[in-house]
Amino acid sequence: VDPSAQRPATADPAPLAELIAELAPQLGNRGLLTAPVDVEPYLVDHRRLYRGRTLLVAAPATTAEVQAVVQACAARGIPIVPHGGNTSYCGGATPTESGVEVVLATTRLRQVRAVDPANNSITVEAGCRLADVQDAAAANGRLFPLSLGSEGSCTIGGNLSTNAGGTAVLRYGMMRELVLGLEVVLPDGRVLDQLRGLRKDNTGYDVKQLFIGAEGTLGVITAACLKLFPAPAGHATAWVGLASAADAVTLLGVLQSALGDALTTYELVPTIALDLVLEHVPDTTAPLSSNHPMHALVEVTLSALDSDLPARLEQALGAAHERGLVGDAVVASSLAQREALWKLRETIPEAQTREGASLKHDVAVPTSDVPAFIDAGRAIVERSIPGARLVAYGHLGDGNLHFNVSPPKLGAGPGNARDFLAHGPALKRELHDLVAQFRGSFSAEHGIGRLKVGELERYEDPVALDVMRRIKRALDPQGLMNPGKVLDDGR
Ligand code: 2HG
Ligand code: ZN
Repeated sequence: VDPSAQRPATADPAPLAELIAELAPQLGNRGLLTAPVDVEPYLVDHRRLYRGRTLLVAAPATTAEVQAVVQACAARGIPIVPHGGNTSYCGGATPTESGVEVVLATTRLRQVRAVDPANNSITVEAGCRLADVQDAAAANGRLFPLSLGSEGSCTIGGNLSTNAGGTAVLRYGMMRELVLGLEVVLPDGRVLDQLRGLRKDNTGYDVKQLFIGAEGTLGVITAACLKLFPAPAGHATAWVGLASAADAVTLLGVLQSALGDALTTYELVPTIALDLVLEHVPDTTAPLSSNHPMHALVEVTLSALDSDLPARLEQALGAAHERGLVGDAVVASSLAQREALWKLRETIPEAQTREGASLKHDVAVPTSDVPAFIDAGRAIVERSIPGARLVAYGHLGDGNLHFNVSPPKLGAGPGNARDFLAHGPALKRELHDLVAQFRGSFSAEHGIGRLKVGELERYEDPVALDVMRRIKRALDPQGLMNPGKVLDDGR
């Protein structure tokens, strides 16, 4: 936990009472939460890395109400922490311990404002859950393709603010690529209205892009117009047993040649991750009858015209098997089997949590470098924490690995969780230095939040950091938007 955030509370009740009195007529009781039981869920992050404090949780129900909150806070110099589904891995939506911040919850910004199937677009408010947007698209015969493990609770505002990734990036891109328009309340309370559904618009700087991935440090995203795609005619899903990560990369190229951009998902699952799932997650069974060091979950999305794609996937896997690239493979023959294969991938984080504490690293390198990175990273892990187990899995199609480390098996190394976690900072330094050698990213899809502020300072190009600080100062001169997140603001 960042020690600089341990400053004493300077919360002064007088401005708070004034703030509440000013906002009460517009937001009402439902929009202003102060009772400890109502506030509690906003104080602790998903991974329980941080416990903050807050003056007040404001839950505006409209953009005008967000404006009112931002203006009232700006007038009093009160900082704001935007908060969506509370699924951040980096503490991005949790207030600091200072107790001087207002949490701005998007829970009541839940409207699907418009669906335009002919324009392939949907306009939704920031507090809509990702799953609700997927459902609204499906109800209109369309697909909203962003897909991640937390889709039942994460919100669109959080997805935008962290530029979320997930398991369909290979085909559809990250959140940034799925945005046509944005509505943002700026730190001074003005509304930036770029909520348009245009695919072509070369009119000056693309201002809306600034707010995507900014983690609420430049303003509060209130609504977005998002891209939709034709509803898929179906999926072909395979689980593939392989000898190595290098073979997995080779097979990725083979499948891309055979299947084109219909290839939507290509996830790497090492045996240790599969074993943890089979051990800890109920109702899971081994997908193949033979054992393999490495596995890939492969999915192809079918459009109405490609009824031959499942056969082409099977043929490509069969040919790869014949030439020794693939050890074994199964193609799901029912929806239930498809879901069972997905469960083996989606429950890896849960299985790893059940195994004990874990040291997480969310890294990206060029896909071609993934095998060399795994080898070099494994050597670091084994040298740093004797007996520790590397569980490196994830979005191989995007070159993004969750380079997570589980504690040694009982009796095989640093026994208790505290001893194990004490190795975290030194291990992180070595692994992130390795990432830098590969010109990779130390935060591929989980953002910076509070957890990785120091990493950004250390590894980001100084010119890029300077540009970020200038943008921050230009838009938020008082430093009131999500202070202490993304950029080190000297607190
Ligand atoms: C995933 O891909 C998520 O499953 C979580 O990004 C990764 O728990 C993790 O480290
Ligand atoms: Zn992931």
